[in-house]
Amino acid sequence: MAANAEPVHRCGHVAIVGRPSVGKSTLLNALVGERVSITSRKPQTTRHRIHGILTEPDVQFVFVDTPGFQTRHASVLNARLNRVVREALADVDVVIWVVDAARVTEADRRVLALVPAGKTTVAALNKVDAIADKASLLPRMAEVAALREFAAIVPVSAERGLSLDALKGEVARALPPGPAIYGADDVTDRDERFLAAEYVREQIFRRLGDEVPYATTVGIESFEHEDEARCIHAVVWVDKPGQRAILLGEGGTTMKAIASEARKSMIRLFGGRVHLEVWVRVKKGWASDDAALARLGY
Ligand SMILES: Nc1nc2c(ncn2[C@@H]2O[C@H](COP(=O)(O)OP(=O)(O)OP(=O)(O)O)[C@@H](O)[C@H]2O)c(=O)[nH]1
Ligand SMILES: [Mg+2]
Repeated sequence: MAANAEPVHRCGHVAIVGRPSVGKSTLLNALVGERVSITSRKPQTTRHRIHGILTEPDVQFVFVDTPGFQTRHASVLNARLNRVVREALADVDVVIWVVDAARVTEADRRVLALVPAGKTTVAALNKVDAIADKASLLPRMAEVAALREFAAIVPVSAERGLSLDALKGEVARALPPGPAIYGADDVTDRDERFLAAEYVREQIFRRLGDEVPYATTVGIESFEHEDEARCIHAVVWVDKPGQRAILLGEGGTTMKAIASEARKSMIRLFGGRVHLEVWVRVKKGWASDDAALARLGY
């Protein structure tokens, strides 16, 4: 190449896959630099395919967050979540397979087995900040290397932002030449309506016990945008009246806290003022009802 040749511009889709709770969405947000995908300690927080976009001078990364692939609980919803993962894998240029740096499990290997042969794959060993004995990383990397031919194996911390440049560099090298797909300022393909519903769901996942989040989904009834102000009415759908009572909390305090935190996330990403109202409604069996799922965007 001549010394003064223009660098090649690269652009492509990068699926982030892994079993539930390994930190896929935290990693997507850290790479993009904005909270476009919701996160929580509970497995199966992510239910949709979400693009997170990062534009640098010579490369545009379109990261594709996916639900944690899982094999338990055979509801219609779970079957759809797994389909989202399979479809994402077929359509991308590069795959980031995320595992917890502390251990590689059977569930991790099953996700890896879904990645089509010949697809460029980078292994991200996440949560290295939580590993006291850093010497244990070497045998872990060797264990991973034996599973498949990886373009690279990179220990990272999505939460602390450790080694993300190294990870990006490995991915960028494998992206095809091509012009940007999204605008330079875009951070996601999802609209504000979708993000608003997700921020409400995030607070439900973060605040409530093991049952209610999984019996819950969130829809937006109306979203009005005038000047710098947004007026948003969200509805939380639950399966049973008892779950409604838990969501509201005594004197409505739980729901107030959920709405207040969700509103802060909206203001951070949207800017301007946000007026948010959240109602709770009961719809029995929504997670196994095809028509209801379609209406809710699954
Ligand atoms: N210590 C540590 N925790 C992390 C790191 N990355 C993510 N986590 C935590 O791991 C938990 C799960 O993170 P998520 O990003 O929601 O995981 P996910 O893989 O998207 O999960 P699903 O969408 O449910 O499949 C959260 O409590 C995160 O804060 C990390 O680098 N270090
Ligand atoms: Mg997620």
